[in-house]
Amino acid sequence: MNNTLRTILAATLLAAGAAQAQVTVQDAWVRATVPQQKGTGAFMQLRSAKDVRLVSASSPSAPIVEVHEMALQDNVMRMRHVPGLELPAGKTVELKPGGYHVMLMDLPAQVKAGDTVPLTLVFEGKDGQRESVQVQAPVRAVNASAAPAQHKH
Ligand SMILES: [Cu+2]
Repeated sequence: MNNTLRTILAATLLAAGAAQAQVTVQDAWVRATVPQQKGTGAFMQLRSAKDVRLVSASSPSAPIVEVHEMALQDNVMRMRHVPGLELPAGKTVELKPGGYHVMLMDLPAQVKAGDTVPLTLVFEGKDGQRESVQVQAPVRAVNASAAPAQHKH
């Protein structure tokens, strides 16, 4: 990750105003799509000072955004929507291809390398307090053969 991006992310977190921000986001990126592809994943590393859960996400780039888990089921890699992703205090949780990801669905347009996808992540603490974190995720082209199995939504 380059330092410029790190700075942008830090600035974005500050801009979100959360002086009490508990969650940091690093190395966020979105996988580029091919024409007609309707869904793609956003990946990143999340770390929280307190126990929180990632409960929802949204983006102006996609009407439907869900937190997904990819796992082997009956010898087939499948996605499923998870209601929340636990972030234990002080532990880095990685969203990566083949595992957890933020799924952008019903994309109205192709997502191209070099674009930036804004994401809003909502975290909920044990006390029910919610915190939103804004992320500007750069789009990266990734060899399609390395892509996870087709989504079955
Ligand atoms: Cu998915």
